[in-house]
Amino acid sequence: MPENNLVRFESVDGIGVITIDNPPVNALSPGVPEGIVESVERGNTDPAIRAMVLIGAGRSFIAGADIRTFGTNRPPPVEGRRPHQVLDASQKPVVAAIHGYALGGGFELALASNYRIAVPSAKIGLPEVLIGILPGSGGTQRLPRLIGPKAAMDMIVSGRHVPAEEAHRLGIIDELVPEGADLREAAIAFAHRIADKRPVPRIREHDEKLAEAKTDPGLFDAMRRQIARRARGQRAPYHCIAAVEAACTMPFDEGIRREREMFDELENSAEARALRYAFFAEREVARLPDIPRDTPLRPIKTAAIVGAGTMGGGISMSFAEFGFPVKLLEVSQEALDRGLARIRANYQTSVRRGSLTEAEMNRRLALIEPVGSYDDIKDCDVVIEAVFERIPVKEEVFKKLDDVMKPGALLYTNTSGIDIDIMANATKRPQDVAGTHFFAPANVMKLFEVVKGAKSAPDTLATAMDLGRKIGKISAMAGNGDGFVANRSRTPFGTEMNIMVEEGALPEQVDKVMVDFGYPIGPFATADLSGLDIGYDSRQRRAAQDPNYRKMPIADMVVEMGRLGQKTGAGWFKYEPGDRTPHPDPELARLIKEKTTELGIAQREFTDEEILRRLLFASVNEACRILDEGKAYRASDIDVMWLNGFNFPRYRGGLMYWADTIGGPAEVYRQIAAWHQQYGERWSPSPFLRRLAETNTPFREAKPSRPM
Ligand code: 3H9
Repeated sequence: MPENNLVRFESVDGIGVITIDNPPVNALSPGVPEGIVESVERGNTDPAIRAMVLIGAGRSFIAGADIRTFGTNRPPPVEGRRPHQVLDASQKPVVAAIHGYALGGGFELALASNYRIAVPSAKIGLPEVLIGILPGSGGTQRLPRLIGPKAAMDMIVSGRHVPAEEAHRLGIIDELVPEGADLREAAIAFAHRIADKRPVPRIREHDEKLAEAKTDPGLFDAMRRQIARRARGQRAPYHCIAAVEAACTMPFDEGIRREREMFDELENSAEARALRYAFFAEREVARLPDIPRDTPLRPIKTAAIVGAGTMGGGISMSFAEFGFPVKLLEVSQEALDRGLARIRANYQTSVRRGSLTEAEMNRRLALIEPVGSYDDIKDCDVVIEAVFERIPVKEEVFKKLDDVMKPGALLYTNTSGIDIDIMANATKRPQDVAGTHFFAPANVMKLFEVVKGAKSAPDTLATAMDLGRKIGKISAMAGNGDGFVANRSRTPFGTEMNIMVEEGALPEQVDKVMVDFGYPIGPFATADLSGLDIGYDSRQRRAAQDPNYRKMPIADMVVEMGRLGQKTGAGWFKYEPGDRTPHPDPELARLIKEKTTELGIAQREFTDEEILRRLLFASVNEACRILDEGKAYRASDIDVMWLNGFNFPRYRGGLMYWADTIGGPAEVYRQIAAWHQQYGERWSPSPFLRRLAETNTPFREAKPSRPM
């Protein structure tokens, strides 16, 4: 008889099998915890039951608490009746049988069970920190008792998913069940084996592993220091450490209370709300309003990249990382050799740093096959063009692809700004052409901007979105047009940072403001890292095409002095040989002053707040134009792009979400309208922004003015 429709209890030959059935990922939505509690109690009162199995139906064990209920007026849990407490009190042993994911509250239930078995493909973890909270169902108290505080902190503070085999080595999983075997049957057999074993093992009763904190009491502060850089501005990672520390200093039940207090403190923090928003925005971005969900995808088994430059190499590495064989095409042997040498050097750096094993490097290198002629790639299912960003070069490549590629092959371009239709129209099959824009470094950055050409077929686009996901990226759709969505919305930020330096701000001041805001590095240091010559070239090109183009005299001066960024030891900052740390350069400050005096540009002081707003509001205004033109489906897609393409601090939700938190469209419009008066046309407020301000519509609820 089912306990409710989300949790079933079945008696199988003396074993009570408790099955959670809450698709798609068995989150602990209302009804599930209650069902588990009733089932465990039923197993305990039924004399025919000797042991129990806790298992998930469908594709997963339990992916955790239902995040949608966070921040709502949930009834508080009844102390003593929470599932992990009822499991603790169970007189009969419970075996958690894990496949798919056991995350957050799901993994905490497995920890409160007496035994854990799993298939090797299962993943376990406590990812709460990634949504701004901490494990709140005993995870911070039980895990350190099972594997020691150090290993527990590593998992809890990173939130990483641990593969079952590693979890087995760590002592979290008692037994691995061969992949493909029937997990339910294996769990029932396991339960029979341990049914009469007494005492029933309970993690809460074991303190031995906590001794590590006595011999090394500095380990918590060491962890705090270790995360200081990346956890800047956030509370959850520190609460995670404090909770593990509590596990080592307080009796179990007191530790549980402390954990709960900290959980309650964080659930509605600004950081947790922003991170939850980012979590759902990254799922929403996959929904394409104009392409049916069940559009059949074109099969992709073989892929080719044209162009072994920095981007082409990085794209190949992205494919290889996820086990896809890829052909890398360069017609010049020398360029091909150079490209491969760069890939190898990148991998070797990772091996030296310890983030990649030698064996994994070799596995990936073996997947990248260098080829020298278009004929070698003609049978590939997909080709991504990543050649030089010049229109005639791109047209030439697409003509060749059109000649050689098999019918139905997908022809994607990694252009970062050239009109997709130019490439599409160079072929007789524009329906097969779309943009797939990677962000540098292509093997690291997660954003995969899919660009819709005028004639791109729905399955060309849907397959591109899926391909991005398969190579570990976050795919986001953009309309065609200058700079598409991500770069276009970022361009005004780049303009303002240069203009502020002309007006008296120094690169180090601008960078400090943005680092304090949460960026891992400031925008000028980022520009130094990428190389300043790229921006210089594109400014010269634009100036040649557009007589009204606003020149950047200081940025140009820096490049013309031969300061191209890190690679020349100086750019906006100075660099010591072999060191990537940017050092402010008083000499550059003097030269900037000289130049601005010569140009007669009035100098003034900037507040940090003004710098932040100038950079971000300029981009919000452009994002509004993008939405007005229907080039993006939703404001949250732009947020996803900023988070994954430009390292916008995740705990601030994204560009548009952040703008909502500091006063929303009304405040942004007020400020932009004032700057319009002060600085002229480039600050002309988008009519879309004005409408949002007038109708009091938050950015995150804004609907584009027309379909994409
Ligand atoms: C927690 O447990 C707190 C406890 O310590 C204490 C409590 C007191 N809730 O990602 P996908 C939805 S905090 C609600 O596309 P995948 C998701 O929105 C929680 N919904 O699949 C999507 O819906 P839709 C700790 C959830 O295979 C659908 O499921 N746990 C939840 O690429 C499919 O998801 C986590 O933080 C949830 N917990 O990845 C895990 N999880 O179809 C969060 C998923 O309408 N989840 N959904 O767009 C994940 O990391 C991934 O979803 C997972 C699957 C890896 C599980």
